[in-house]
Amino acid sequence: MADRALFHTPLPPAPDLEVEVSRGFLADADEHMTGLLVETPWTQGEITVFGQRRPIPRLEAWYGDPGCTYTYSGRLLEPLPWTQRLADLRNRCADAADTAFDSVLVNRYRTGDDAVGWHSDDEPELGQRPVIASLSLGATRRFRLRRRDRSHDPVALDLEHGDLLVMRGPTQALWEHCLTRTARPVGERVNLTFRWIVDPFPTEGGG
Ligand SMILES: O=C(O)CCC(=O)C(=O)O
Repeated sequence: MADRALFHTPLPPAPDLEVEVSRGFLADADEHMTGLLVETPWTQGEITVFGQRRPIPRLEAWYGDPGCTYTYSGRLLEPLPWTQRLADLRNRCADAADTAFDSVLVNRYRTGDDAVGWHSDDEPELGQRPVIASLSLGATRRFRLRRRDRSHDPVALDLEHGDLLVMRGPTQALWEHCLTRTARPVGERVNLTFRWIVDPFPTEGGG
């Protein structure tokens, strides 16, 4: 069952952008923000940029079913087991998005210096046309989308505490998204992106 009265924000139509926002999806967002901040074993990953190791500008944690490893930016994440809180949130988002999720990336943006650069969630383990459900908690976040071939104007959305954004269809194949740095003073923000890792235990020959 989806949460309390939602209203769906229609986005300006853009080619191949299948995105829907459910404002105020989580009525109990305050409790989850507080709980996640203290319960999550936050880590700060590193990436290699021009041959140099650099910390990524955010904290994160990866949870999922056994076998749901996830590789991005040259890093391999092994899943932590679901907590009760994250399993409940997963089920609520799965109902709302009308699909199943077996994993979630939890991101924490501590200040305006924390960010995630332009990218698509298009890793092979997410399959083609992945459905991604993204829950926003904490301070309002400016989420930007742009078409990979730049044939359309970028789209910006302000995502608020408790909002649910669902991306589906060709969105990951043809669009990128990011959360840019901001010089404005901004409170802590937490984001959960629920995903489906295709076939976590593939067998040779696909059998
Ligand atoms: O925090 C966000 O909304 C973006 C997160 C994101 O792009 C990701 O986890 O891939």
